[in-house]
Amino acid sequence: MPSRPAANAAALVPIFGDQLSLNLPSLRAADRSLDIVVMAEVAEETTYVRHHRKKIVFILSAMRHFAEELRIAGWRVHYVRLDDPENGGSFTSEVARAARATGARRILVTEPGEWRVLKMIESWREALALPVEILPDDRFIASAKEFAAWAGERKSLRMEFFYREMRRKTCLLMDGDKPEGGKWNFDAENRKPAKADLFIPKPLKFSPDRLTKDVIELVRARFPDTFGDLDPFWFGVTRADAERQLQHFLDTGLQSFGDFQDAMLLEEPFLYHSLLSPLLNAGLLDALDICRRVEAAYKAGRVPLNAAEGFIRQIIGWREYVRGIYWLKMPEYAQRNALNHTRPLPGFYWTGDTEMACLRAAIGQTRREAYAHHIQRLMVTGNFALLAGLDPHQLHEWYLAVYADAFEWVELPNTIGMSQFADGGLLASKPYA
Ligand code: FAD
Ligand code: DLZ
Repeated sequence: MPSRPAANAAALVPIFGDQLSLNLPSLRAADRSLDIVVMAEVAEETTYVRHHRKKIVFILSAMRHFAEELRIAGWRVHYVRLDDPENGGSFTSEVARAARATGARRILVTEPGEWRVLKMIESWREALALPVEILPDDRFIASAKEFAAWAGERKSLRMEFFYREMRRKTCLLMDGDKPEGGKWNFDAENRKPAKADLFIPKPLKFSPDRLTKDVIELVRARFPDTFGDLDPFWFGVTRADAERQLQHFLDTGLQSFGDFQDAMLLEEPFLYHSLLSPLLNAGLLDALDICRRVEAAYKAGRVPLNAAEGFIRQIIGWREYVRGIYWLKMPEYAQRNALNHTRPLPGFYWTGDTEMACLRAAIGQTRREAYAHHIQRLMVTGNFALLAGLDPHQLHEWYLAVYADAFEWVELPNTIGMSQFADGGLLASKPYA
């Protein structure tokens, strides 16, 4: 190892495609007059599963917009595009190249969302012969350490009890030390069937700007045969878009979110769902801020308690809980197959070409939108896989590929645990089939 660089030696600050937050710990710790942010579009990340083309456009366009935001805020950004002829194709090659180009002598990074990438970063100490400081990602409500302490020696890790801890910790929907409305969970009120004559709000759609159009053409040229329609592309890709999406949901969808949370209706891909997951997971929204605004809508009398509680539970309950399981149990969790299911994933998961109507609808929509709501994922594509005995690992790679919000820390426990019971009941109390 080289001698330790001076504390004021310039640092490289790598930022990955799901770390697009201005308050990222590594940005807070860095010095914008000295340190250099590195962002890289790399072949390894765009191909480690067969990502939906809209997912690739979303991430790369959001990265390019975020780099602009950082530059405007006074940061020096070393940005590598996918079609840069010198691009070596991996985070490691691009951080090494940036270190050579800038003379930076240390690396300051926020812990990544995936175990695979964490191992890669840890290898940089030796591979790049530079000191690497990895900061905990505090954009979550519970740290991995806190979750491990909660899990302790418990035999079963039920979300409901963890969720209550998170309600106490955040004081969301609390009346002193009691839950607002006298109950922790209003799920029993959240199972109304949707009827075709319901008024369902339309999602907010954003027109691609020049940056996004460039990325669409890059992805069209580079991934001509990959899964998923490219057009029309209407996702939000900036913090301002994300804010508008959130406000639109608060104004139109939240009111009925609880009632129809578990509903499915043909030709209605979005119902009262928020469509916030890609924006939130990429870092363009903050989980606690969303929940506080949902709580404020309830307190102002604009939405009922079952809607506010149901929504907040998804974020401070399920979302935090699956992340806790991921970091507690990786890497062995990814290999679990408690029911010994080995049937290969049928081709129709990629084509939608099947006579089974619900699967055809859910997969067709997935191809078009890179989105399916929770019940389609759990009860249609997930439950079929469980009944048919599909290999959970192949299914995991499918879910990780086809949804714009899919990152392994959140996708894997939902697939292996909640949907397939492949973890033998660590996460779910019983199989859904
Ligand atoms: P809404 O219905 O509006 O819910 C609000 C928010 O709650 C979501 O944006 C999300 O952040 C959070 N949330 C809700 N349910 C869950 C859950 N079970 N786990 C974690 N967060 C949750 N979610 C992902 O973000 N990425 C994934 O890769 C992913 N893969 C999944 C795979 C399977 C097999 C299943 C059953 C579920 C998966 N989910 C995943 C959870 C859930 O389906 C999506 O979060 C949700 O459909 C996103 O759409 P929305 O933003 O409109 O959600
Ligand atoms: C999903 C994705 C894709 C498709 N491409 C990139 C990329 O080119 N550069 C990047 O920084 N991130 C990308 N991502 C998101 C990463 O896969 C994700 O940030 C890490 O896996 C999290 O550990």
